[in-house]
Amino acid sequence: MLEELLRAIREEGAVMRGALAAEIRAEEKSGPEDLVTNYDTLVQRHLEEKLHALLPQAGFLGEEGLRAPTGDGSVFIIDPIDGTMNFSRGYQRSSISVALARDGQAVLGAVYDPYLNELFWAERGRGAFCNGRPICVSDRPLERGIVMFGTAPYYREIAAKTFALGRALFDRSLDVRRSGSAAIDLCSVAAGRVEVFYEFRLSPWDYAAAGLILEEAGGVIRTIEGGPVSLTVKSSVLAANGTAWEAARQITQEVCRIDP
Ligand code: 2AM
Ligand code: CA
Repeated sequence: MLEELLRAIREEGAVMRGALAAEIRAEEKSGPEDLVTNYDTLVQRHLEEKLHALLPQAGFLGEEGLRAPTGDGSVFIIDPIDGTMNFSRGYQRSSISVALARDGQAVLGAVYDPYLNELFWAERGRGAFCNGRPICVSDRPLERGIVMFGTAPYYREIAAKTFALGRALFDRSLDVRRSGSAAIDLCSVAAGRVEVFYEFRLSPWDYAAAGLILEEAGGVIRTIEGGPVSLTVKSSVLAANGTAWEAARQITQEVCRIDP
Protein backbone atom coordinates (compact mmCIF):
# COMPACT_ATOMS: atom_id res chain seq x y z
CA MET A 1 0.00 0.00 0.00
CA LEU A 2 2.76 2.49 0.97
CA GLU A 3 4.75 1.68 -2.18
CA GLU A 4 1.71 2.14 -4.43
CA LEU A 5 0.78 5.38 -2.74
CA LEU A 6 4.32 6.73 -3.17
CA ARG A 7 4.31 5.67 -6.82
CA ALA A 8 1.01 7.50 -7.41
CA ILE A 9 2.39 10.67 -5.85
CA ARG A 10 5.59 10.49 -7.91
CA GLU A 11 3.52 10.06 -11.09
CA GLU A 12 1.44 13.12 -10.27
CA GLY A 13 4.59 15.06 -9.43
CA ALA A 14 5.73 14.37 -12.98
CA VAL A 15 2.43 15.84 -14.20
CA MET A 16 3.09 19.02 -12.19
CA ARG A 17 6.71 19.23 -13.29
CA GLY A 18 5.72 18.80 -16.92
CA ALA A 19 3.13 21.60 -16.86
CA LEU A 20 3.99 24.26 -19.41
CA ALA A 21 3.33 27.86 -18.39
CA ALA A 22 0.90 28.30 -21.29
CA GLU A 23 -1.15 25.32 -20.08
CA ILE A 24 -1.65 26.58 -16.52
CA ARG A 25 -4.97 28.36 -16.03
CA ALA A 26 -5.52 29.95 -12.60
CA GLU A 27 -8.88 30.98 -11.18
CA GLU A 28 -9.54 32.94 -8.01
CA LYS A 29 -11.39 31.26 -5.15
CA SER A 30 -11.97 33.61 -2.16
CA GLY A 31 -9.72 36.33 -3.65
CA PRO A 32 -6.73 37.02 -5.91
CA GLU A 33 -4.30 35.37 -3.42
CA ASP A 34 -6.42 32.19 -3.09
CA LEU A 35 -6.07 30.30 -6.37
CA VAL A 36 -6.96 27.03 -8.00
CA THR A 37 -5.47 25.94 -11.32
CA ASN A 38 -6.53 23.31 -13.82
CA TYR A 39 -3.59 21.25 -12.51
CA ASP A 40 -4.88 21.29 -8.90
CA THR A 41 -8.14 19.74 -10.07
CA LEU A 42 -6.41 17.33 -12.47
CA VAL A 43 -3.89 16.05 -9.91
CA GLN A 44 -6.57 15.71 -7.25
CA ARG A 45 -8.80 13.72 -9.63
CA HIS A 46 -5.92 11.40 -10.57
CA LEU A 47 -4.98 10.87 -6.91
CA GLU A 48 -8.57 10.16 -5.92
CA GLU A 49 -8.86 7.55 -8.66
CA LYS A 50 -5.57 5.86 -7.77
CA LEU A 51 -6.06 5.96 -4.00
CA HIS A 52 -9.66 4.80 -4.28
CA ALA A 53 -8.39 1.71 -6.12
CA LEU A 54 -5.87 1.11 -3.30
CA LEU A 55 -8.33 1.55 -0.40
CA PRO A 56 -11.94 1.61 -1.66
CA GLN A 57 -13.41 2.06 1.84
CA ALA A 58 -11.56 5.33 2.48
CA GLY A 59 -13.14 8.76 2.12
CA PHE A 60 -11.44 11.89 0.84
CA LEU A 61 -10.85 15.32 2.27
CA GLY A 62 -9.19 17.38 -0.40
CA GLU A 63 -8.54 21.04 -1.01
CA GLU A 64 -10.47 20.90 -4.30
CA GLY A 65 -13.53 19.00 -3.08
CA LEU A 66 -14.63 16.42 -0.59
CA ARG A 67 -16.00 12.90 -0.58
CA ALA A 68 -17.18 11.74 2.82
CA PRO A 69 -15.84 8.44 4.22
CA THR A 70 -17.98 5.52 3.21
CA GLY A 71 -16.57 2.60 5.16
CA ASP A 72 -14.20 2.14 8.08
CA GLY A 73 -13.57 5.81 8.87
CA SER A 74 -10.25 6.03 7.02
CA VAL A 75 -9.79 9.27 5.14
CA PHE A 76 -7.21 10.38 2.61
CA ILE A 77 -6.42 14.06 3.22
CA ILE A 78 -5.07 15.48 -0.01
CA ASP A 79 -3.57 18.73 -1.17
CA PRO A 80 -2.95 18.16 -4.88
CA ILE A 81 -0.73 21.25 -5.05
CA ASP A 82 0.47 22.95 -1.89
CA GLY A 83 1.94 26.24 -3.05
CA THR A 84 -0.53 26.97 -5.83
CA MET A 85 0.43 30.63 -6.14
CA ASN A 86 4.06 29.61 -6.70
CA PHE A 87 2.97 26.93 -9.19
CA SER A 88 0.78 29.35 -11.16
CA ARG A 89 3.84 31.56 -11.76
CA GLY A 90 6.47 28.92 -12.44
CA TYR A 91 8.20 29.68 -9.11
CA GLN A 92 9.26 26.12 -8.40
CA ARG A 93 8.37 25.69 -4.73
CA SER A 94 5.27 23.51 -4.49
CA SER A 95 4.43 20.01 -3.36
CA ILE A 96 1.84 17.25 -3.35
CA SER A 97 0.63 16.22 0.09
CA VAL A 98 -1.28 13.04 0.95
CA ALA A 99 -2.10 11.75 4.43
CA LEU A 100 -4.14 8.75 5.50
CA ALA A 101 -6.01 9.35 8.75
CA ARG A 102 -7.81 6.85 10.97
CA ASP A 103 -9.98 7.87 13.91
CA GLY A 104 -8.86 11.48 13.58
CA GLN A 105 -5.15 10.68 13.59
CA ALA A 106 -2.73 10.64 10.66
CA VAL A 107 -1.19 7.19 10.30
CA LEU A 108 0.64 7.74 7.03
CA GLY A 109 1.89 10.89 5.34
CA ALA A 110 3.76 11.68 2.13
CA VAL A 111 4.91 15.00 0.70
CA TYR A 112 6.57 15.21 -2.72
CA ASP A 113 8.57 18.13 -4.07
CA PRO A 114 8.68 17.32 -7.79
CA TYR A 115 11.24 20.03 -8.57
CA LEU A 116 13.91 18.75 -6.17
CA ASN A 117 12.63 15.19 -6.62
CA GLU A 118 12.37 14.81 -2.85
CA LEU A 119 9.74 12.42 -1.51
CA PHE A 120 9.20 12.61 2.26
CA TRP A 121 7.07 10.04 4.02
CA ALA A 122 6.30 8.60 7.42
CA GLU A 123 4.17 5.90 8.96
CA ARG A 124 3.16 6.42 12.58
CA GLY A 125 5.67 4.73 14.87
CA ARG A 126 8.08 3.86 12.05
CA GLY A 127 10.17 7.00 11.58
CA ALA A 128 10.39 9.51 8.75
CA PHE A 129 12.24 9.28 5.46
CA CYS A 130 13.32 11.36 2.48
CA ASN A 131 13.96 9.40 -0.71
CA GLY A 132 14.43 6.27 1.41
CA ARG A 133 16.88 7.73 3.92
CA PRO A 134 15.86 8.33 7.56
CA ILE A 135 15.53 11.98 8.51
CA CYS A 136 15.49 13.72 11.85
CA VAL A 137 15.12 17.26 13.14
CA SER A 138 18.22 19.27 14.02
CA ASP A 139 19.26 19.95 17.61
CA ARG A 140 20.02 23.63 16.97
CA PRO A 141 18.56 26.05 19.50
CA LEU A 142 16.48 28.98 18.27
CA GLU A 143 19.50 31.30 18.54
CA ARG A 144 21.29 29.19 15.89
CA GLY A 145 18.11 28.44 13.95
CA ILE A 146 16.26 29.50 10.80
CA VAL A 147 12.56 30.30 11.19
CA MET A 148 10.08 29.71 8.35
CA PHE A 149 6.59 31.13 8.31
CA GLY A 150 3.50 31.52 6.17
CA THR A 151 1.57 34.76 5.90
CA ALA A 152 -2.01 33.42 5.45
CA PRO A 153 -2.44 36.10 2.75
CA TYR A 154 -6.18 35.42 2.31
CA TYR A 155 -6.83 36.54 5.92
CA ARG A 156 -5.30 40.01 5.91
CA GLU A 157 -6.57 40.75 9.42
CA ILE A 158 -3.99 38.26 10.78
CA ALA A 159 -1.01 39.97 9.12
CA ALA A 160 -0.10 42.23 12.07
CA LYS A 161 0.27 39.21 14.39
CA THR A 162 2.09 37.20 11.74
CA PHE A 163 4.72 39.86 11.17
CA ALA A 164 5.02 40.81 14.86
CA LEU A 165 5.86 37.18 15.61
CA GLY A 166 8.21 37.07 12.61
CA ARG A 167 10.06 40.09 13.95
CA ALA A 168 10.25 38.65 17.49
CA LEU A 169 11.58 35.31 16.20
CA PHE A 170 13.95 37.03 13.78
CA ASP A 171 15.45 38.94 16.73
CA ARG A 172 16.14 35.63 18.54
CA SER A 173 17.31 33.51 15.56
CA LEU A 174 19.71 33.64 12.62
CA ASP A 175 17.13 34.53 9.94
CA VAL A 176 13.63 33.98 8.57
CA ARG A 177 12.28 32.46 5.31
CA ARG A 178 8.86 32.29 3.56
CA SER A 179 8.47 29.64 0.84
CA GLY A 180 4.75 29.50 -0.01
CA SER A 181 4.28 25.77 0.66
CA ALA A 182 3.51 24.92 4.28
CA ALA A 183 4.04 21.20 3.60
CA ILE A 184 7.58 21.81 2.31
CA ASP A 185 8.30 24.11 5.26
CA LEU A 186 7.23 21.46 7.78
CA CYS A 187 9.31 18.83 5.96
CA SER A 188 12.26 21.25 6.06
CA VAL A 189 11.97 21.29 9.87
CA ALA A 190 11.64 17.49 9.82
CA ALA A 191 14.81 17.14 7.74
CA GLY A 192 16.81 19.39 10.10
CA ARG A 193 17.27 22.13 7.51
CA VAL A 194 15.39 24.80 9.46
CA GLU A 195 14.28 24.88 13.08
CA VAL A 196 10.84 26.53 13.39
CA PHE A 197 7.71 27.01 11.24
CA TYR A 198 4.50 28.85 12.01
CA GLU A 199 1.39 30.10 10.22
CA PHE A 200 -1.72 31.53 11.84
CA ARG A 201 -4.33 29.77 9.71
CA LEU A 202 -3.90 26.65 7.61
CA SER A 203 -6.18 23.87 6.43
CA PRO A 204 -5.80 20.19 7.42
CA TRP A 205 -4.50 19.23 3.95
CA ASP A 206 -1.65 21.74 4.33
CA TYR A 207 -0.19 19.98 7.40
CA ALA A 208 -1.81 16.52 7.84
CA ALA A 209 0.97 14.60 6.06
CA ALA A 210 3.90 16.87 6.91
CA GLY A 211 2.84 17.08 10.57
CA LEU A 212 3.17 13.31 10.91
CA ILE A 213 6.50 13.38 9.03
CA LEU A 214 7.72 16.05 11.44
CA GLU A 215 6.62 14.15 14.55
CA GLU A 216 8.19 10.94 13.28
CA ALA A 217 11.40 12.90 12.67
CA GLY A 218 11.42 13.94 16.34
CA GLY A 219 9.78 17.38 16.03
CA VAL A 220 6.79 19.00 17.72
CA ILE A 221 3.65 20.40 16.04
CA ARG A 222 0.86 22.15 17.96
CA THR A 223 -1.52 25.01 17.37
CA ILE A 224 -0.24 28.46 18.32
CA GLU A 225 -2.75 28.36 21.20
CA GLY A 226 -1.05 25.17 22.44
CA GLY A 227 -3.50 22.38 21.54
CA PRO A 228 -3.25 19.53 19.03
CA VAL A 229 -3.74 20.54 15.38
CA SER A 230 -7.08 19.46 13.93
CA LEU A 231 -7.47 17.17 10.93
CA THR A 232 -11.02 18.39 10.32
CA VAL A 233 -10.99 22.20 10.67
CA LYS A 234 -8.50 24.99 9.98
CA SER A 235 -5.78 25.43 12.62
CA SER A 236 -2.89 27.67 13.42
CA VAL A 237 0.41 25.80 13.42
CA LEU A 238 3.61 26.15 15.43
CA ALA A 239 6.26 23.53 14.74
CA ALA A 240 9.86 23.14 15.82
CA ASN A 241 12.64 20.76 16.65
CA GLY A 242 12.70 19.70 20.30
CA THR A 243 15.55 22.07 21.22
CA ALA A 244 14.05 25.27 19.80
CA TRP A 245 10.46 24.40 20.77
CA GLU A 246 10.28 25.91 24.26
CA ALA A 247 11.81 29.27 23.25
CA ALA A 248 9.59 29.46 20.14
CA ARG A 249 6.50 28.64 22.22
CA GLN A 250 7.31 31.25 24.86
CA ILE A 251 7.94 34.01 22.31
CA THR A 252 4.72 33.07 20.50
CA GLN A 253 2.74 33.28 23.76
CA GLU A 254 4.26 36.67 24.56
CA VAL A 255 3.53 38.11 21.11
CA CYS A 256 0.01 36.66 21.00
CA ARG A 257 -0.62 37.35 24.71
CA ILE A 258 -1.76 33.79 25.33
CA ASP A 259 -2.02 32.85 29.02
CA PRO A 260 -0.01 29.66 29.64
P1 2AM B 1 -2.12 26.14 -1.15
O1 2AM B 1 -1.02 26.65 -1.96
O2 2AM B 1 -2.43 24.71 -1.30
O3 2AM B 1 -3.37 26.99 -1.33
C1 2AM B 1 0.69 29.68 2.11
O4 2AM B 1 0.65 30.66 3.10
C2 2AM B 1 0.15 28.36 2.63
O5 2AM B 1 -1.24 28.50 3.02
C3 2AM B 1 0.17 27.32 1.55
O6 2AM B 1 0.49 26.10 2.14
C4 2AM B 1 -1.25 27.39 1.00
O7 2AM B 1 -1.70 26.22 0.39
C5 2AM B 1 -2.06 27.61 2.23
N1 2AM B 1 -3.39 28.17 1.90
C6 2AM B 1 -3.78 28.74 0.76
N2 2AM B 1 -5.07 29.19 0.80
C7 2AM B 1 -5.51 28.90 2.03
C8 2AM B 1 -6.75 29.13 2.71
N3 2AM B 1 -7.78 29.76 2.14
N4 2AM B 1 -6.85 28.70 4.00
C9 2AM B 1 -5.81 28.10 4.59
N5 2AM B 1 -4.61 27.86 4.00
C10 2AM B 1 -4.44 28.25 2.74
CA1 CA C 1 -3.57 23.42 -2.58
